[in-house]
Amino acid sequence: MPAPRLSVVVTRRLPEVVETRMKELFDVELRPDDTRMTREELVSAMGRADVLVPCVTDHIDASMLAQAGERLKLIANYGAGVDHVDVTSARQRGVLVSNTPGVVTEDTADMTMALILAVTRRIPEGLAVMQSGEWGGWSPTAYLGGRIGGRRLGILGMGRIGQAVARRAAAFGMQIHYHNRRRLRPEVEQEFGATYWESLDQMVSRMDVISVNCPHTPSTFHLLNARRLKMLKPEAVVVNTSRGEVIDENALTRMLRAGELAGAGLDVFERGAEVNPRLRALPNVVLLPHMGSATVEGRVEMGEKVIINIKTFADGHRPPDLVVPGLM
Ligand code: 8YV
Repeated sequence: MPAPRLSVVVTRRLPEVVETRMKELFDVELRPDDTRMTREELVSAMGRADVLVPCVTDHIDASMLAQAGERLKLIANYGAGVDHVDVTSARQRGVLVSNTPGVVTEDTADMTMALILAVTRRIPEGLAVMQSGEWGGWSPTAYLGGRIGGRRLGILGMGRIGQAVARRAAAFGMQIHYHNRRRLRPEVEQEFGATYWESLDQMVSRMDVISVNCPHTPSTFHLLNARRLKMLKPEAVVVNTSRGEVIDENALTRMLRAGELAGAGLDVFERGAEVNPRLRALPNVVLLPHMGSATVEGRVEMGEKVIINIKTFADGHRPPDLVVPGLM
């Protein structure tokens, strides 16, 4: 007799092709509409599933895991970042956590470059005047931005995404600098002509553009706090396609409003969808609704990774993208 199929609960609507494949492989419960599950719904889902497929909008803490009972065996996250899941508590309860690294890298790096260009070249201001119908024609001094070639880019977090940003930015003629827990191998540094800064304080005070590309962990929370933000040059631009919690958003907003920074490009926010309203009013700030990895191709590949992790686990093996607490 074949082994019973794993029961899988998915918390949000996923691309159709992913949902169809899941239905073929698992005893899957899909979400009828794309609304977030409440805390109670998440606990209940974890109580009746062998595998939960959550994403960035589902916060799963220790007390929810404790209430969920013994059935849950795997949290196969749809996304690379797992800061919304208490991975340590999950592991203590014998629940594995996997994620989808790699497949969001290139798209997120593309969006980082888009934000750098949008802020420094004032693209939203140009778009706004065109859409208003009020453009009066070309002028030698209108909409002057800055040239990104030759500028110093400081990448905070030089993992897969940080390196993909470095590769692109180097092709645009930017000078690559980075801060990371570990220094990269010399041949990787050479590929980007990258300069390593052991001291984040020293790096930030010398950069023209700062790009946040590290995950959110207890040690990266508010890495760009008010004290460090004050070290930035007033001409500097900050972009973030990683997690909002890495920057003290209120401190950043205050500085932008006071003209102490040239601009910011933000795809992620400290309190999720509750964006500081004062940020929205600033012309030198480009805000995006967490769409760094939002490509059709990327979303399908994320789903494929989730399926591979569940299938490998169902076959009695360690999921290939197992998240190990402490190595995040
Ligand atoms: C995803 C992300 O859209 O992968 C991540 O960590 O931040 C995004 O690219 C999101 O996490 C999906 O859950």
